[in-house]
Amino acid sequence: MSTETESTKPHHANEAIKANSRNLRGTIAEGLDDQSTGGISADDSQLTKFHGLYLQDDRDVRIERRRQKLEKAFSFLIRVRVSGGICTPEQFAVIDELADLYGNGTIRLTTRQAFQIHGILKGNLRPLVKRMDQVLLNSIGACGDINRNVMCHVHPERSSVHREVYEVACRAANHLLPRSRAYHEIWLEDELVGGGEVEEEPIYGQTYLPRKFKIGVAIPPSNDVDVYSQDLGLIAVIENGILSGFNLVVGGGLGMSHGNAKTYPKLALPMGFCTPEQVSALAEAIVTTQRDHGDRSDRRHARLKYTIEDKGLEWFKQQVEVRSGIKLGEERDFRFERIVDDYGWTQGADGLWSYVLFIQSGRIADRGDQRIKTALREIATLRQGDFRLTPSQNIAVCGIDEPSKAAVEEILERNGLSAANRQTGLRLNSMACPALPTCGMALAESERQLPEFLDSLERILVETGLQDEPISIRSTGCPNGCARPYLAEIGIVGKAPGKYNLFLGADYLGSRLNREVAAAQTPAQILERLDPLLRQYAAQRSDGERFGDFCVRIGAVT
Ligand code: SRM
Ligand code: SF4
Repeated sequence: MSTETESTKPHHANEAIKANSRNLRGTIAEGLDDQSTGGISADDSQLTKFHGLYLQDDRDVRIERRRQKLEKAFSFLIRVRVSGGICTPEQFAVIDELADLYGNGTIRLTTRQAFQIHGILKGNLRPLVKRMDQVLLNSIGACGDINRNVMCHVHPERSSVHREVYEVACRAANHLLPRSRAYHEIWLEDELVGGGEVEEEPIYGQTYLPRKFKIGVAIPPSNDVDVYSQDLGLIAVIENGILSGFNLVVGGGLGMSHGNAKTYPKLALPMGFCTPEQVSALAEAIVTTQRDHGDRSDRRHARLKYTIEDKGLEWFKQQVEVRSGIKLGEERDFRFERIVDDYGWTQGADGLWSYVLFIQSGRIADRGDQRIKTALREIATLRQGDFRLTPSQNIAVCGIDEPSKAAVEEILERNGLSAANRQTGLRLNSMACPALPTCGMALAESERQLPEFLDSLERILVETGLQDEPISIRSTGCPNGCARPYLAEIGIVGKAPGKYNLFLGADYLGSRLNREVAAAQTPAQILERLDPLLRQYAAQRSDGERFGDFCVRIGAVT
């Protein structure tokens, strides 16, 4: 598509909402005071996303409320920004407190290392945001047409290189924050800045980006951040134990729509190499190129991946080099060897311990004998080290000294979690998005359905001796791709209630997309299809061959 065609098309309605919003203010403050509804206006609900807040309704009761002619059961979801996924025990304790006080009593760890609290009533939003602010947490820019939470490997203590990379990630995140004080005015009720005059947004301008923008930073050999799914991926290049810089990959993105071939998941493409000091300037140049050339008429075609596809990588690279004044170098060598979190205890060079706990689908809740929420709350009271949210929806408690290590073990044991990490390789490599009942876009169950589906698959794994084999499986309730299902060896994508499309054949390390092999299948039909494949894999795989590669080799994916 040419620029001319794009520019003559009318802009999407969201563009006018942003342009008229006085830098993200709209009438949100007035809407909060309107007690006649639990919701806010449609325009404002687009703007609150930039403040990390989504208007949702409980879909489990939607039909019944409609029958009773009642308003939808509105509530809000807050996504709390945690750059690089690291927070203090005090901050975790506040999230935990707020989930109980104002949310649905659970905490959701997201696939981008953020916290989510669901089920917040409109009247509770300000008290919640104010309490978060007391411990320096906020949700600015956690959603919306803006740079989102920057993902990064969660172990800065592992080496000086890890620390340096983490700092680069945080610097880039801060550099790309919006300058608008709207968040402070609306939620914290700060004084109006300069009498309420609209501030400059030097990077974003008055209409922000055409669409969301995502950055992830990987430190090989780990590709835990799924670097090829990012709009901008940075791959650390370490030479002789020193961080030389980063390979840049651009234009990754996973969202697609069923039945619309113009939308598709896409891996980020290599664009060159830069030094650590150049990252923020390059990120800004990439963002402003997308700001100026992204498609503002069709939100389904507005991500950076389509801009690059339409205009070409060479054109894009040139734009970025001119805007930043930086000439990119040649891509350097690197190798990914793992993607999964390092579950359990590991000791850092400083002698302190880290413990990564498997959390099914990132849901922190007390369920039966497994009291994850209680356990983490108790660990937070030790006030040791920090909490780290991993890109795979798990949590790590880090910086634990020897005496406290025993205390953590005792807490885990007492709350039924001593065996939490002793799961099949499949479950330890699983992810699911929230889908129903909170997500307005869900076509099918995901988080609530996956555990049962895994139980069935695990029976086959045990029979075939594959129980410890790491096989990645990711499920979503719609094709938007929030649990990055197109990068899993087994991807399950909601199509309609109880029906899923099955995708196979991605590589385990997140560098090859899978392909759809069956549409609109029930979980039982998917199981029927996977059963012989897994048995064949157990019997015929070659040494070290991964399930995704095996599926491709035997032609299960065409
Ligand atoms: Fe997502 C929209 C949840 C990561 C692609 N995503 C949504 C919304 C906000 C639904 C909505 O717009 O009304 C979901 C809220 C559900 C709920 O009740 O919590 C939602 N997305 C999530 C989270 C919580 C899923 C999870 O299991 O953790 C993740 C939050 C990440 C964060 O902390 O910022 C989440 N979303 C992703 C990812 C994965 C990633 O970024 O690594 C993707 C695919 C990568 C990408 O962006 O290409 C993703 N979400 C989408 C899309 C499709 C975007 C597109 O380009 O087409 C939508 C729909 C949209 O934007 O219109 C969406
Ligand atoms: Fe909702 Fe779809 Fe994202 Fe799942 S993948 S959280 S159903 S938008």
